[in-house]
Order: sequence, then C-alpha cells, then structure tokens
Amino acid sequence: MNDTPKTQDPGTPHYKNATGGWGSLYSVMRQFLQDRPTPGALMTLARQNKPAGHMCTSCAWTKPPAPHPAEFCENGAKATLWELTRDRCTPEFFAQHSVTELRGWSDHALEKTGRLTHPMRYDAASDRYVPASWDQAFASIGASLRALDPRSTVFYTSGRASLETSYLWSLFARAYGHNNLPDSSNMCHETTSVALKEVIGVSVGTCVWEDFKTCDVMLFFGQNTGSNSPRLLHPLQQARKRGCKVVVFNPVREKGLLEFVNPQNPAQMVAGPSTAMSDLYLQLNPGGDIAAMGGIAKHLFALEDQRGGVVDRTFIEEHTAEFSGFEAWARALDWAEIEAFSGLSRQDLEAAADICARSERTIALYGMGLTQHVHGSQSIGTLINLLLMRGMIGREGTGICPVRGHSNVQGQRTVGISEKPDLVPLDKLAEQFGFEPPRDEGWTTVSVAEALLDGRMKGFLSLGGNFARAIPDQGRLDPCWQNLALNVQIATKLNRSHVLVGDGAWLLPCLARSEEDRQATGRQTVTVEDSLSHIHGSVGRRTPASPQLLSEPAIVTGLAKATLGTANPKLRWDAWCADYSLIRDEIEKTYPDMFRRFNERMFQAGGFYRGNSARERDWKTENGKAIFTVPDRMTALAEVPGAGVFTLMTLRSNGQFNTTIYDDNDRLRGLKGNRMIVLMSPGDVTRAGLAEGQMVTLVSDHDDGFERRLGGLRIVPYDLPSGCVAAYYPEANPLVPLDLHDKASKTPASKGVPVRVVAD
Ligand SMILES: Nc1nc2c(c(=O)[nH]1)N[C@H]1C(S)=C(S)[C@@H](COP(=O)(O)OP(=O)(O)OC[C@H]3O[C@@H](n4cnc5c(=O)[nH]c(N)nc54)[C@H](O)[C@@H]3O)O[C@H]1N2
Ligand SMILES: Nc1nc2c(c(=O)[nH]1)N[C@H]1C(S)=C(S)[C@@H](COP(=O)(O)OP(=O)(O)OC[C@H]3O[C@@H](n4cnc5c(=O)[nH]c(N)nc54)[C@H](O)[C@@H]3O)O[C@H]1N2
Ligand SMILES: [Mo]
Repeated sequence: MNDTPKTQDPGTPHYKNATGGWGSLYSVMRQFLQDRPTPGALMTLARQNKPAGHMCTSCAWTKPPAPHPAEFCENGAKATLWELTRDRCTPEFFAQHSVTELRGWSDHALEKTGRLTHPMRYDAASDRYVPASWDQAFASIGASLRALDPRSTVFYTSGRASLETSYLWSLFARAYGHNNLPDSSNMCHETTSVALKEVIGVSVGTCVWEDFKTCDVMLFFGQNTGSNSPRLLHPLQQARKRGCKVVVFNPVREKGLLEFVNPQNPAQMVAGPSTAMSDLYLQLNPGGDIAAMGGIAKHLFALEDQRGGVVDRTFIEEHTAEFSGFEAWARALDWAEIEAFSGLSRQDLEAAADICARSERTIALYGMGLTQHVHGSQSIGTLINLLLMRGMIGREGTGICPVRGHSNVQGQRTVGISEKPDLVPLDKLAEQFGFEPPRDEGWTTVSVAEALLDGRMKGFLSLGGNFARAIPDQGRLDPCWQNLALNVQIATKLNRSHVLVGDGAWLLPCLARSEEDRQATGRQTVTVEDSLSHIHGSVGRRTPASPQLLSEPAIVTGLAKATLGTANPKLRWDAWCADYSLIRDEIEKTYPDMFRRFNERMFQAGGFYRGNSARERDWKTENGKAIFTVPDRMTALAEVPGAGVFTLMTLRSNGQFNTTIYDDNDRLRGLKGNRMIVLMSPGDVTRAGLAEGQMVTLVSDHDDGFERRLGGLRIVPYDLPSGCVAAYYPEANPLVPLDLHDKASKTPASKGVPVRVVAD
C-alpha cells in the first residue's frame, strides 16, 4: 500500500502539442521515409477501413458506416506503411547471418529487414535458415505433427488473422486432437472475456456506434486512446462538442484524453483551438481502480440517501442478482482506505460520482490498465456494478466498452479459437465435420509457458505474432525454445520468436491483409470483427511482397492436409482454399444466429452486427440475471508491502505496435530517442537518492526463488503518482513473473509488477 493521497510532482516534461494535429502528420511522413513503401501505398491508405478496401491491421476500433474520406489514423497509416515496405528479408539475408547472431539484434532491427519472401527451414548444422519449397515444408511439418502426441502441441494465434483463417486453424487443431489454442487475447482482454461472461453473460462489450452519439458521460479506465485506438478520438471529440462529460482514470496523463486536434479537420489544423477531451483526469495509483470505483459507489449511495433517484431500483429488481452484497460492501468502505489505495482524494472521487449521478446515459470504456492486474477480473466486475446500479446497460447510449487490441482478436474467439472447450459448440462441429473433437481443457498462454519450462510442450505452431517476446518471464523462458521438436512460425516479418528456435523450426511467410489474395476461383476476400461486434469484409489489392508468399488460409489448409490426409470428405481443405466463401458458409452453419447470410452481408457499410444478448437485457448467466459482485481486495498493491517496492507498469509507446517497434520515440508523452528508460515521479527520484539520467537496474520483488533483473535503464522524472514506475513493453517483460496473473483468466499482471530500483 502506498502512503496517503498523492499530489502530483509539478514541472515534469510533457509533449506540448495536442494529440493529432501536425505532429501526427509529421510522424506519418517520417515513417513513410523510413519504410520507403512500394508505389501506390497512399492509394491503399485511402481505401483503408472502407467497404471496398482492406481493414486496417492496427487496432480493432470500429469502422463507421459513413467513413471519413481518410478513415485511418497516424498509427493505422504506420502499420500499413510498415507492411508495404520495399525492404525484403530474403534467403540471401539468412545466408549471411546466423540465427545466433540475429538473437543479438534489436526488435526494431529484426523487423526492419523487411518482408519475408521464402519458406525457410532452420538448419542446426550451419545455424542458419535455409530455403525450402512449400511442398517440403508441408510434408515435413505434417510428418512431425503425426509423430507427436497432439496434446503436447500448441497452435497459438495473434489477433490479426481473419475469421476465415481462424475458423480453419481451430478446426485443424481439433481434428488433429487438442484444444491448445491460446491467443494473444490471453495476455490482453481475456480478463474481459471471463469477467463479463460471468456477470452479464456475454464475453464482449455491449456498445455500438450509435451509443457514442447519445451518451452523456464516458468513463475511461486505463486505455491510451491517443496512441492505441486514435480513430476513437473522433467520436469522442464529437461527443465532447455536444456536451458529453468525460472522466479519465489513469496514472499517466495521456495526451489523447487531454486534448486533440483532428488532423482531418483543415479548419482546426490551421486555426485550432484543440478540443479538451476530459472534464476530470484522475491520476490514480496503478491497481487502484477498485478503490476508486468503490469510492464512487459509496458516494452514489450517499446521494441516493440524500435525494433519491440515483439508484435504479426497478432495473435492479427486474434484472439483477446479489445487489445487497455489493451495496453493503460499498457503504462500509472507509474513505481513508479508499484514498490510500486509489491514490485519489475523496473530493475528486465525489466529483466523479456527481457526474455519474447526473448522467442519464453512461458508457464505461477500458483497456489494459484494468485487464493486466492480478485482480483484473474483479475490477471489471466492479465497473459493471457501477453501471448496473444505475441501469446503464441495455439502453441506447449506455454500456460497457472494452477497447480491444488486435484488429480481429475479438472475432477469433467468436469463431472457435479458444482453449476453453465450453465456449465452443463442439457437438455442432462433431456433426458438421464427422469427427469427435477433444473435450478436455486446453492451455492458456500461461500454461503454455509452464509447459515450455517443464518440457511437456513438444511442438509450437504460431499463426502470426511474437509469442516468445510478448509473454512474461523471458529471461527464464528464452533458452527453452531450442528444446522443441517442432516450431512453425507463420509470419510477415522477422521477429525474436523466429530466432529463439532450435532443430525442427520453420519460417513460413504469408500475405499481408492489404495484399491481393488469388486462389483457384479468383480474388479472395476475408472478414474481421471489430471492438463493437461488427463484421467487415476486407479486400487486399496490393501486389504481394514476393511471388513465393501464400495466404494464411492456404498455409493452414496445406498444413492440415499434410497432417490429417484426405480420408475425411467433410474436411474440404482444397475446396476451402480455392474459395473462401465456402469457409464462410461453414462458419454460418456452426454459428447460424451470429452469421446469418454471412456472404451476402459482409460488405454492408459499417459492418453487420452479430448481436449481443446483454444489450437486449437477456442475461445468459448462471441465474439468468446480471450479477453484482463483491471484490475481495482493494488493490494488487496489498500484496507488495514493504518500503522501496514500486509498482511497475509496462507500457506501449506511440512508436510501436506491440512488439513491432517503429522507432524509439513516444511523441505523445514527450519522450524521444530511447526505450530503455524508467519513468518515475520526481519526488520518488529524490527520495530514493537517485538523479535524472542515472542508470539503474529494476529487480523484480517476487519471491519464488528466481531472480528477475533488467539493467541499463535510464531514470526519467515524469508526472506519475509516487510509488509506481513505468517502463516499456516488451523490453521490460523479463521482469513480469509468470505466476503473477489475474486469477480468473490467467492474464499476466503486466501493469502491476512489484520491483525495486537499484542504482547501477
Ligand atoms: N499504436 C498502437 N496501437 C495499438 C497497440 C500498439 O502497441 N500500438 N496495441 C494494440 C493492442 S494488442 C492492445 S491490447 C491495445 C492496448 O491499448 P491500451 O489498452 O491503451 O494499453 P496500454 O498502452 O498497455 O496501456 C493502457 C493504459 O493504462 C494505463 N494504466 C496502467 N496501469 C493502470 C491501472 O492500474 N489503472 C488504470 N486505470 N490505468 C492504468 C496506462 O497509463 C496506459 O495509459 O492497443 C492496440 N492498439
Ligand atoms: N509486459 C507486457 N507484455 C504484454 C503486453 C503489455 O502491455 N505488457 N501486452 C500484451 C498484449 S495486449 C498482446 S495483444 C500481446 C501481443 O502479442 P502478439 O500478438 O503475439 O505480438 P505482436 O507484436 O502483435 O506480433 C507481431 C508480429 O506479427 C507478425 N505479423 C504481422 N502481421 C501479420 C499478418 O498479417 N499475418 C501473420 N501471420 N503475421 C503477421 C509479424 O511477424 C510481427 O513481427 O502482447 C502482450 N504482452
Ligand atoms: Mo492486446
């Protein structure tokens, strides 16, 4: 626990300009010069996120029905330009550099080599990747898989692969014989999927686009909109203009939720002024969200006692269960404790509660600041309590809005990528495809890492992503990758997961989403689902980076056929690969309610809505009601008592997309040129006897007999609550202990790592 409420240390550096604006345009231009994209890249950008174009591979924010002429943001443009680079990572490159040498390269340098061009096999004798044909790759991987126990293998997915690819991937896994289908979601919004399912009966948010036009309050918990979902700034700006109140809870003063100049509004670009994006910006302690929400609830009950009309009793009686437990908990909270744990003053929390009490339509949005804590699912449960007590779910302009990360991460779960067999219609699959799917629970990301450590995992197939770099505890896990019998990486660009390999490794290059995908029946299209549960068709038109590339569906069907053979006529790998509309027909058969007339509706403007029972106030929970919950703790920090222990948040910069590092700048936080830094409040820097610019080592304060350290970090005084520090993901991942995760969902606690700061 930290000492009593914090006042902010003044005078720390900040980015002077608003989010968006000219800074955003300059940043895209710098990226353009760095990537030297192939000709026509700007035309491709103009089609991004529009019905006849491709859906951006950056974030999952919704694509509105009436898109702006340029419906992309700074970071969406960067992601596309990064994909369309002229640079190529060829067999000649691999002949020149051993894999051991490449392990010493930075994340940026590895990806900067450009698009992968050929299927490659790792040759242990020469310690190099050597070229192979696709036929050799499929035959060899198929033979290896047949020799392994399916339950000792893992099929990982990063949240980018389309609905079509994801459906085939999970079908392949189950026909082969396992449910080991972890997804990047296991490190991200799995907390959401587990927590929301339990309390409101759906695993996704309830908001749709229209809600953003009529809400009168938005509560933002731990989501860095300006960097990570910049297109959400547009509806937010519109909402501000019509008087919608915005309250932000975030330990860091993130620019995007402070002020914004719309780079697509010429008048505002030239003459300003910027739009103030929030009414209250509350810099709480990391992990202090439950305490803050508890304070708000407590004051709402006090207001109800004073004047009534705050608590929606009719809704509560008709639609919810367990309200009395929550009410008793909130009323009994002690303000001194609320202030100590949240790091916020009673006055500020009462002001936030006053805004909530006056609201007729409230939306709550959140990101990794809530999900990546040991008590993440309880924070989400508590946030739902706040909405339910005021009847703020299932009406226009209200609801819960988890802001998802990868562009199809939500959709992958929708079509069967899940290690939890209960979430998948296995009986349906059995009937549709004539095989008996495995029924036992598969491995989450954390279980995979455990199985890697103790040798139970023998084979790992990765559909995109950079698993080895994204997971916790890298120092411990890195050497284990060389022990696998099989490691198959389907990717667009080279990354660390590809160079931590041993014998039996393959690198299979695929088309990017903006590239044209031609199969036997002509040009193919794919689909993705956004954060608001809308499904969009996506058409790639660019010439592929290399003629050797295969599409993801072609690779998955190739692998499946080579592994399973052709004995089951219902598994029509060749036909599906030739015509993706047949895959969509299968998806529709498995999920008829959500994907009705799938092929017909996929290009509907704004996407088609797959529906959401909680939005209709139909609660598919254990007792048929929306359920109030009582958290069993106020903060994760209670687990790390003792002087000198700081809570480490691992953060994204504005110059990265996850483990893809575009550059070393974090423009919106006013930080430049170095990612090996640790942010710390000026008061804490002084109190710890340190100085600006000093080099330090972070040592994880987690007592399990394994020492986790990260040295070579430079101290940067920054406007943070005292008691916490921040460093960048993925550089800081060796400090995140594998067993420090949300208890319900096993999402790693990447925003709540206890560390000590030691001078180098
Ligand atoms: N440009 C770009 N876009 C991206 C990504 C990217 O890397 N770059 N990644 C994509 C992915 S996969 C995801 S999941 C999303 C991630 O997008 P976000 O959900 O925004 O994730 P983070 O950047 O990790 O940080 C979240 C915010 O939480 C705050 N925070 C930290 N701890 C706490 C806490 O305890 N409480 C509260 N209330 N706040 C806290 C941090 O200060 C930060 O502002 O973005 C997606 N979009
Ligand atoms: N400490 C800490 N750890 C974290 C987080 C954190 O906040 N802090 N965030 C977590 C979160 S939210 C997430 S989502 C995970 C991200 O984990 P991942 O999704 O596994 O990682 P990415 O960095 O998104 O993967 C980048 C790689 O994907 C490949 N790629 C790009 N486009 C394509 C494509 O179209 N097809 C294919 N096949 N491959 C492609 C490229 O080779 C690129 O190098 O990290 C998690 N880890
Ligand atoms: Mo994510």
